[in-house]
Amino acid sequence: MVNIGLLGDVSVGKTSILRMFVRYLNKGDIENVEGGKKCIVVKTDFSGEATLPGGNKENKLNEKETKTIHPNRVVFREDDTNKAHTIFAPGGDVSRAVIKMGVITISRIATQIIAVFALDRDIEKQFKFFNDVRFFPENIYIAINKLDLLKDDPNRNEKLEELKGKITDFFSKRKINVKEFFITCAEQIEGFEDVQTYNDHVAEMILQISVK
Ligand SMILES: Nc1nc2c(ncn2[C@@H]2O[C@H](COP(=O)(O)OP(=O)(O)OP(=O)(O)O)[C@@H](O)[C@H]2O)c(=O)[nH]1
Ligand SMILES: [Mg+2]
Repeated sequence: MVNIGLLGDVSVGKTSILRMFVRYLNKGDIENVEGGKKCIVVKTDFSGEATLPGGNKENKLNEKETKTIHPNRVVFREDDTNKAHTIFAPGGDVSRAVIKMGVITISRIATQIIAVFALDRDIEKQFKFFNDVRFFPENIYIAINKLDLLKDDPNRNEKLEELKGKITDFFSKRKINVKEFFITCAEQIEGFEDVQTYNDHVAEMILQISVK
C-alpha cells in the first residue's frame, strides 16, 4: 500500500492530475500506457473542491474556476495483486489555515511525494510553497505540468533542462534527492499534437510510483 501526496503551489494542476488519472482508470486506458496494467477505482473524493465566484468559462484553461480546500483523495486497486493505493492532493493556497493544515497532514502521511510545478507560474513563488512544508522523505518525485504551454517553443528542451536544474538545486539544499522527473499535461488540450503522450505521462507517473 502506497500513499502518494501531490504537493505544490496554487493552480499548478494537482487536482487535474488526479482527475486525469481517474479518467484513465475508468476508461481502461491505464492498461495501454507504458508499464500499464488493469487497476480499479475504489473510491474518489473531490468534495473539498470549492467553486470560485465569477468564473468566466470563455478562457477556461487560464481562468481558475475551483480551488481545493480539503484534500482530494483517490483510492485505487491493482487488479492482479489486489493491492490498494491512495493518492492525496491537498490545495496549494497555504495562506488559508485550513488548506495549510491539509498540506501538513498529507506531507506526514504520504509515503511518496510528488512535488508538482507548472510552466506558467513564477518558479520562486512555487519554491516558496515548499519552504512551508516541513516533513519530506529523502527522495521525492517531480512533475512538471502544463507542458502544452511550451508546445510551440523551439527552446522547449533547454527550458525544461534549466528548470530541472533549478528544482534539483532547490531540493538538494534541503538534503532531498529528486528521484525522477515526469513531464505532464493534465488537460485535454485541443491543438496540442502530443497531448496524448503527456496525458499518458500522468498515468504512467502514478502507476510507476505506486506499483513497485
Ligand atoms: N494548459 C494547461 N492547463 C492546466 C493543466 N493542468 C491543469 N490546468 C489548469 O490549471 C488550473 C488549475 O488546475 P487545478 O488542478 O485546480 O490546480 P490545483 O493545483 O489543484 O489548484 P489548488 O488545489 O487550488 O492549489 C485549471 O484551470 C486547470 O484546467 C495543463 O496541463 N495544461
Ligand atoms: Mg487542487
